Amino acid sequence: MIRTQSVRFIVALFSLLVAFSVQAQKLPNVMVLATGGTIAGTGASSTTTVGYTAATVGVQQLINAVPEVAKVANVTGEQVFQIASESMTNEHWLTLAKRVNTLLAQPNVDGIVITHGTDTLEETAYFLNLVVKSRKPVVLVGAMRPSTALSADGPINLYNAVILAGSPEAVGKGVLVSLNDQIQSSRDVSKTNTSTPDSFRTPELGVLGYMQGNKPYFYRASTRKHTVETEFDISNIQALPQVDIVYGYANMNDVALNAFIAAGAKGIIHAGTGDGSLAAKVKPSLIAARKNGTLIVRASRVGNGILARNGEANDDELDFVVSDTLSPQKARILLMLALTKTSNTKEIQRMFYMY
Ligand code: DAS
Repeated sequence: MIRTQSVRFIVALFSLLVAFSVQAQKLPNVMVLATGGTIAGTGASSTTTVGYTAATVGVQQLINAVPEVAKVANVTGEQVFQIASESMTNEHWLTLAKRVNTLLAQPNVDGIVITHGTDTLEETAYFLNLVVKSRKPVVLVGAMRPSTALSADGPINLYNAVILAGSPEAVGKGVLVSLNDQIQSSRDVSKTNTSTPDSFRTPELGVLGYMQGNKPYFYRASTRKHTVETEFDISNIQALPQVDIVYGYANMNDVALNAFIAAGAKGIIHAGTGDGSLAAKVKPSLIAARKNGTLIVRASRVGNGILARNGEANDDELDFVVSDTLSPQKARILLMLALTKTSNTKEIQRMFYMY
């Protein structure tokens, strides 16, 4: 009698293990690479939503706080670094991008989620959009409230990001950003509010889709080249060229511009007023910088619209580049990568119309 019961128990246990293994094999393998930020932040109390400490909670604790992810993917966590993202550097980007490319080359990795601070999330996402060499999904996710807050948005954002990174629908869409139940393009999204959960928006070009009921719903895709379609390869790059941004405003002067040039900037993004207008006090220094070999890109501080070539300045004559619809902070990223390939302004202008 006992022998029969033991056999039945072993058979039941074996069947359970097989069922679990089959279920696990059906789920996508998603890596969560943690970098810090508010999503990993902690506050003094549950009502602390500003004035908290970012980048304090480790990746495994983030994953453990959302046990539901185990039902939608086989999740493995890795702490790449732990910083508040306002302190992100080019070196962090190169480390992260190389790690992403190494992992995505592995057949047992189906997608990657990167948890990240929101301050520079849009920049890291766009950098990766240009240098990741895989069609597999890469999804950047953050939170506007720390993990300890009432109605923290991190857990649901992480849950949705894991689903998205493991979904066939996200394959080949470029690097994505997902917070607040939305799916955004890394090229066009920006942080638009200092503190509210709906901060990440793409005001005029729009979201790519939504996360709803444990599923992604796509309604459009970016028309610009990304990931495997780009000409940028950072596998053998140890440092990126220095590119800085000068901000346009009434009564602007050329002190900041000249300081950047003196410090060795290889490129300058001029975040001008309006359609990239050049103040009379600054234009001569920009022209001189160009003549001395510094690449100049005319961008705009306004946030939306096309920066028209030969509109507010004769770019053909001045040998300047225009940023198309890229924000100044994203134009900086594309110019850095462009300068790893060429200093020819016609070639660089082609890249700004392609990526
Ligand atoms: N300091 C901000 C950052 O790390 C916190 C956040 O994630 O919003 O980007």
